[in-house]
Amino acid sequence: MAISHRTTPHARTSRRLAGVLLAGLMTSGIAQADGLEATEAQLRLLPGDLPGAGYFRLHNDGEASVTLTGADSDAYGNVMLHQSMSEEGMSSMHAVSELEIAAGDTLEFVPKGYHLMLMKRAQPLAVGDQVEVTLTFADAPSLPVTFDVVGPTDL
Ligand SMILES: [Cu+2]
Repeated sequence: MAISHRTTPHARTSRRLAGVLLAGLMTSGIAQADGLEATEAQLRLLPGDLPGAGYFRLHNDGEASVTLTGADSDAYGNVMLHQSMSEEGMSSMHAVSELEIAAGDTLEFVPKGYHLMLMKRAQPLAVGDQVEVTLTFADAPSLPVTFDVVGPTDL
């Protein structure tokens, strides 16, 4: 079986490494754990000390419902679950303490709806950066999600 020496161990390692790097690129903005999958995670940066807004889709592919209870990030001192409302032309928002996602459902955090309100920014951020935000649940392990930082008009 001398022929099998055509593939050296070194070549095999390089190819595997390339595969890992490619997988890393392809899953940017996607986080998955225990049947929970977060996609399209974007953090809208506003000027100055205005709070940032986090948007994503969270799909529960598990067998049981899960309850989202909050989020935190090293990049911000305070992260809250918020819901925007529109009443008689006036828009406002309020904090939400928890959100249940039934098995098979997708919870959408989108402009004019639910959003993460990211306050007390702890470090400089620029459009194009990536920020890790960890979603916490009452009944499931925490889910770290990588958010792409976008500008105020990029959504
Ligand atoms: Cu808000």
